[in-house]
Amino acid sequence: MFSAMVHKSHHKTVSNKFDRQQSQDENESDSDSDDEDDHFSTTRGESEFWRRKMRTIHRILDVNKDGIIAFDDMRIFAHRFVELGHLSENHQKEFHSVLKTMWEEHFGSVDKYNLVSIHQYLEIMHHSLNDTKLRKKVHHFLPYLFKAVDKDGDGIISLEEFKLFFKCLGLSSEAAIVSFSVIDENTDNKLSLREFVIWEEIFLTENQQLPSKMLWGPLAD
Ligand SMILES: [Ca+2]
Ligand SMILES: [Ca+2]
Repeated sequence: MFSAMVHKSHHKTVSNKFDRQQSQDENESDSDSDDEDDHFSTTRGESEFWRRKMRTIHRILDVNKDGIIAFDDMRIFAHRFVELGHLSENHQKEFHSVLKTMWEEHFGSVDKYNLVSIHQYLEIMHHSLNDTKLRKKVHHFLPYLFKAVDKDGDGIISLEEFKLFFKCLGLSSEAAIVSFSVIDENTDNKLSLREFVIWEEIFLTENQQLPSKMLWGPLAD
């Protein structure tokens, strides 16, 4: 499946748990079997489950809650993470540049008149999901979120740090506890960077069993 391609470098070290999830995913989806080309037999992003995930992300990225994502929302969003003070200057620069590139590639120009409604967001993300190149980039900003909330810099997200992450998303500590307990399947109270980045699944998969669906809090209707 696609995640396997993106994470080739990691692939030797991914947990058995993830391998198991992958094989489940492959069994459930015949469109995920081809790694190196874009000749999918089916269109991705057709399920109501996937649309709910995208509505959930739109709701979070719409920081000022006016129903529309503007690049300003992205700036405020990024600022919340930067403000925590755990990103190096270089990582801050990269983070801003990755968000700007993502915006330009998916939504167009960075100006205040470029507004993305939920309807447009669904259309654009559907297009990106079915475009091999764009699909690879849609989640590039996730590692920066991880680094920003990893307060003690140990490469692991504890429950306390995960609460910080949810706070930056505009979600409650209670919601963080619920999501953390779902995502931390082996209940060791830790999430590794690898586990965190694998949550690009939220953009990519239509498998409802994967805990990644909890990354952005409760799913929107
Ligand atoms: Ca907004
Ligand atoms: Ca940590």
